[in-house]
Amino acid sequence: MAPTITAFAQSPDRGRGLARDMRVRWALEEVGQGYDVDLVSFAELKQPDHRARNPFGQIPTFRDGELTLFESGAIVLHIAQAHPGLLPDDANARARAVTWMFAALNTIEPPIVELSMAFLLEQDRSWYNERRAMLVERVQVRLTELANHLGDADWLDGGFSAGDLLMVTVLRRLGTSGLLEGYPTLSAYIARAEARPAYQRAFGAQLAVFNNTQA
Ligand code: GTB
Repeated sequence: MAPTITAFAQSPDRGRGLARDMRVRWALEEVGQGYDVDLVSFAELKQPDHRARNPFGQIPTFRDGELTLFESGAIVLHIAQAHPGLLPDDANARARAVTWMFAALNTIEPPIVELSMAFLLEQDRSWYNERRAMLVERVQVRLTELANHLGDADWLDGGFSAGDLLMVTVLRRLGTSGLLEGYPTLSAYIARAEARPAYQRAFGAQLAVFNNTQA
């Protein structure tokens, strides 16, 4: 049986592929593993059935036989370890690719999420502009460092890996902020990843969920 993942029945990103099921879909597509999707409402997320899969009441989750996982990074790591294609065979290169997975989620994603949460929740506060400037600067520091590391390479460390997959999903969240415009290296990196057939299939699948809600 194919694994089953959970995703929003009605994603607030309106089909832009920004929710974290996108990285799991993409990883499954990269390794050629088919999957089923269980679409859940916001109310269902907080019900005991779903909390048994994810104690924090969130998507995505992953179920394969006896194994149930939550946390998108852990799910992508599991997929990458279970199938060839997302982690190099060489032990040191593999450790470096895993390091990039952690860098995406622990170093790059937090300031980006903080910036987008401030935009969503704090725009009406008197101190918003001052706070936004501070958050933007924190994001820019990381983007500069990342762009310097990438240089003119295609991927973060040798061939495309689960590290790139997570990094690109994290950077995409900056889409409408305008911040990526100052980083042509990173924009090209994202475009390169988005051109991958596996990305296209994953994006199309989550977009179809949104389109079905509009029909
Ligand atoms: N650390 C967890 C992981 O990586 O799996 C975080 C999971 C998470 O944040 N899940 C979110 C969720 O279930 C969806 S992805 N939220 C519902 C809740 O907490 O009640 C975050 C997300 C949501 C929406 C957008 N968007 O609209 O652009 C982008 C990202």
